[in-house]
Amino acid sequence: MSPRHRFGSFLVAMACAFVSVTASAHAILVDSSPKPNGTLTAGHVEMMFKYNSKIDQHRSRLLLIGPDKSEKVLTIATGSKSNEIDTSADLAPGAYTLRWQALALDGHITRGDLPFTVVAKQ
Ligand SMILES: [Cu+2]
Repeated sequence: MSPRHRFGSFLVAMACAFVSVTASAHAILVDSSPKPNGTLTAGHVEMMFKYNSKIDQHRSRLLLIGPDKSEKVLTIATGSKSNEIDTSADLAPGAYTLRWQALALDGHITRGDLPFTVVAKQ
């Protein structure tokens, strides 16, 4: 495994940052698989994005940007928990970015880029 781990490229842009609300219930990413800058093994990969609040899965979105910069919208699993976006994909080795967009029940959208690496099976 490459020792080159790069941190700090994890971005979160909050569309409601300047909006005054009674409670900030917009969705903040609290856990994920893969982790930011994490590593997965090539093949069929399960992915999970967990938020601090319930989200509207029908209007949330996962865009996978591949090693060749191709973009693919991933289908969100219907059985996902109410505060998670779950998906899966068949991934070859390379550098990927998962661009997520989550709509919280307060109507605010949050977005982020999560870079990760897929390595060949040993
Ligand atoms: Cu909000």
